[in-house]
Amino acid sequence: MTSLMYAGVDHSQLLAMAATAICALVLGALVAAVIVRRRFAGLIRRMEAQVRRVGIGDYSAVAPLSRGDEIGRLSLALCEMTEALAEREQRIQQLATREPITNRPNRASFLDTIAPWLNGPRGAVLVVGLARDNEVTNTVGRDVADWVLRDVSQRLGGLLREAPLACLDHRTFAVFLRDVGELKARSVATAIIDLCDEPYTDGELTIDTGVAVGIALKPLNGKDAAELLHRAQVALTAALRSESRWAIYDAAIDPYRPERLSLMSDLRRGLLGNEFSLSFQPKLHIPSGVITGAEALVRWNHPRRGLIPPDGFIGLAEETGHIRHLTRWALRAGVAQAARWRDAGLTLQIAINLSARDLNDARLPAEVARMLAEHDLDSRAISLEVTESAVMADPDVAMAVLRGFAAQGLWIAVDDFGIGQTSLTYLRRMPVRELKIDKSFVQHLAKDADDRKIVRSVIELGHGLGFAVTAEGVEDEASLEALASLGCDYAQGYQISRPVVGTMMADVRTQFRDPIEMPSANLPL
Ligand code: G
Ligand code: G
Ligand code: MN
Repeated sequence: MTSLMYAGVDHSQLLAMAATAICALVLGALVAAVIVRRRFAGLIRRMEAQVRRVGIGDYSAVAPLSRGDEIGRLSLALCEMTEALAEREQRIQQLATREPITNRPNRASFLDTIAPWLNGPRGAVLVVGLARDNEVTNTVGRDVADWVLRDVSQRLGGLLREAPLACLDHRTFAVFLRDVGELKARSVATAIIDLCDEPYTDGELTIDTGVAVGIALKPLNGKDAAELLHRAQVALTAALRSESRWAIYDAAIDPYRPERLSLMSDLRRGLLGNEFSLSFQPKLHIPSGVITGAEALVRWNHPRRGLIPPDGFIGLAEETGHIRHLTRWALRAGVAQAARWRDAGLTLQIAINLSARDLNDARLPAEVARMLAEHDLDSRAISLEVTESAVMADPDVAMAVLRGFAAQGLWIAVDDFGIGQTSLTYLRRMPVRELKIDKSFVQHLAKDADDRKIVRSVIELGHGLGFAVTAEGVEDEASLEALASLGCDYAQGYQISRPVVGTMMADVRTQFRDPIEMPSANLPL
């Protein structure tokens, strides 16, 4: 066997030397490691603990190790990283719980805050919405709109003090009122509206900050925080459209209620069946004391829900467009009833309510003409009631349809007059024959001098324009007498009669003056 030789040392000797050298090295390293470990173990453990604390979200400040070596630099870097993480987490937290423009709590945070407070029996969520935000933003830009929002935020904060106040988005705030009922909630809502009526000013710039307030009450409108907030927002939509600029949640107009959809399909089915009927409220001609007409009021006897008042479905039918079917049904039923009365020898004018949507339905006048022809009925037997707001929604379109009706000789009355904003220019140009003074001015006529002044001026205005004037909501003898002395032409209300079924009209009529004595002057028929 040939041994490998190298510098006079044989193979096995070489191996032994190498092994010894390696052992010495390893031993040296171990000794060094032990020494290093002893020296640094404490420092490393300290930093390890710091890292673990950060891991569980504890960013409490730790002083870095004051050493000039790598360990010192590592410690400093670790402390800086902890600080940066703490800052970032705070920002994330802020973004997650605060609205960035106003720095108020946001929706999620508001819901968390008020949830425990809802254990009490009562409470109210108010949602405050800027009425003209889009207009402001488009005109003056986002920056100014943000200032307006902050300004409103500050005003609300000053008024509401300790009540939880949140900013839901760039135009909506929410506030929770603890242990309040409807009265208090309403008075806070009007205080908010008054407070925000003062415009925002900045140098030359003046911007209207007008707000509307939606209200949801516990327990009436909901139990938990999310439900109440949602319903207050639904109420805000109604408030933005209302004259008073506040509204309490009303299930009947909630577009997100699933029953609404089924109610509307029920409506179409119900119109085909026998679920709908008309009630007739007699209308008294004051000077002669004769019942000369009646207002048709729709009634819905729902097979499962029983009697649903018009307020429970008319608003909804208007929103969903189903009102067209209802109006056509009411017109057909009204015309048929007028024909039956005529056949029974009763001369009565039937008033039928139209809705805003009907006034842009260009086909309607021709359809009414067909209905009248079918029964060979004089067009003067039908009056159509339209509200001021329905006309003013789109006056030119409404005017065209109203002219279509008037061209056939139909009588047109402006309903609920006084609560809307009719432009007198339009009123004069419209083919109107009658104003019906809203019942809110009439109900307290006997006691309220201001109401008397309003009623007197409406009567003068109506007569000045050549219209007949009807007072609605006449509830007592004194009011009827007052109306007579003011020269009002017609009266309608519980004092004269509640709405009755069509077959009762002859009886109601004979309770008043004998129709034979009826003077023909001033009467529509
Ligand atoms: O009587 P009453 O509570 O029913 O009426 C409530 C409201 O419903 C009134 O403002 C009345 O104008 C409205 N209304 C009643 N019948 C009809 C109808 O056939 N069509 C429309 N559009 N409104 C109606
Ligand atoms: O809005 P419109 O005018 O169509 O409303 C008629 C409504 O007024 C119906 O709801 C009817 O029942 C109601 N009504 C009729 N007479 C009176 C009354 O004397 N007092 C009150 N408060 N309501 C009345
Ligand atoms: Mn009416």
